[in-house]
Amino acid sequence: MTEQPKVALITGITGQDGAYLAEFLLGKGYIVHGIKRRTSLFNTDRIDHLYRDRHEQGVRFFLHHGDLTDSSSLIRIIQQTQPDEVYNLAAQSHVAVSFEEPEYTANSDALGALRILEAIRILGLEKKTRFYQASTSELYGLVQEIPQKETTPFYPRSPYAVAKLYAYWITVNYREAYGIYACNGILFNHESPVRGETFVTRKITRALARIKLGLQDCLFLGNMDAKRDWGHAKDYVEMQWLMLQQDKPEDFVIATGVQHSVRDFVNAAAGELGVRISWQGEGVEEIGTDPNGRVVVKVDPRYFRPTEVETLLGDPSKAKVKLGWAPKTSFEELVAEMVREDIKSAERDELVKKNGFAAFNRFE
Ligand code: NDP
Ligand code: GDR
Repeated sequence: MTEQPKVALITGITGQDGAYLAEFLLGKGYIVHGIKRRTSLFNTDRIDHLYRDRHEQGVRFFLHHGDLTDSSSLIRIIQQTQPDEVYNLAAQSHVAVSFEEPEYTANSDALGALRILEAIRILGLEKKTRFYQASTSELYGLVQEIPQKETTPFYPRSPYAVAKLYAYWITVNYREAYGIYACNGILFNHESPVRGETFVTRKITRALARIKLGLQDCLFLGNMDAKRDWGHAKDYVEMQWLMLQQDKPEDFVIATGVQHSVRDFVNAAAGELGVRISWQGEGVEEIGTDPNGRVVVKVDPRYFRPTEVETLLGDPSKAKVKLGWAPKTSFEELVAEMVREDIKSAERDELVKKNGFAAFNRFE
């Protein structure tokens, strides 16, 4: 008898991690269902290469309209798809935006996790469906210990992190109360060429590529001293899957164990483009100039956050020992890949401009 393929349901499939995870699971032979939001413009750029017409033979990738703020859609989709594994990756995931939309962030990021867990329970799938919650190093916020590990106390510093704290604990609670196989992956920052353009790494690689090609004059940033433990999203989604393949559910920190500042990231990305940046001034006065003396980086206090997370550094020892996992991509390789891809897209915009069409001018 041939074995039935496993069925996975991914929320946030149109996001960075959703796209990498879907590709990874399809590669493992899974049937993959994804939940996407209705939007007025297409929002499937990151997964279009995986999509095939439903009428073709052997299609294993399906999209459903739904929303983490809408229990009815979640219950319907989980009932229809009967997943073996649910990966809850959907979230209003921008920390700065969470200060502007705190209630929505709580609704989607905190209650969204609860709605999925309740759907699993209401539908009687506690023994069948395994649940992964996308928890975050932002939980550590005002850091109590360096490096941070699974036992480090939490101190969230944004509406986003507070919402994710609820999601973390409701996942633990449903595991203990109802015996659901539910895990938190406490993931430190992870990036890629398809990282959202308003997160600092992608903002930097995209802007420096555009400055190099004369499509933009200057890159405006906030806190240059913030330090993060940056890994590659492709490496991290493998861990999300591995966590659901163990005998018993547990929570894991996923990180590289190496830390860099925002300024280090700018220097590394500029280095990839063959440009050395000289820094002058401090705080809001800080500027970065290129070898021609042109100001290419400036601090704009608009990007400061009401409460900042200054330093994050993860200790992934537990994942290494219990899951045999180690990140494959170094910081330098990550930066190089992101710069390479952003140069390609800047070249496309340059071509558009040269042919008399308006090039995209989207910054944040
Ligand atoms: P993205 O912002 O790239 O993707 C978020 C996804 O969630 C998108 O598909 C988005 O849809 C979807 N989404 C947002 N709100 C809703 C909603 N109300 N209902 C349904 N879907 C919604 O995030 P990442 O891929 O980078 O991160 C994945 C998860 O991991 C997130 O939960 C994030 O908070 C968490 N995380 C991320 C880390 C990182 O460094 N990347 C580190 C630690 C945790 P749309 O495309 O329509 O906007
Ligand atoms: P973060 O990522 O807040 O860590 O959350 P982000 O890239 O937004 O910020 C990292 C650090 O850089 C500083 N910074 C700036 N950030 C942005 N976005 N734009 C700027 O111009 C800028 N200048 C300096 C920030 O202040 C911060 O200190 C990400 C998200 O993916 C979350 O969903 C996830 O949970 C965490 O990583 C782990």
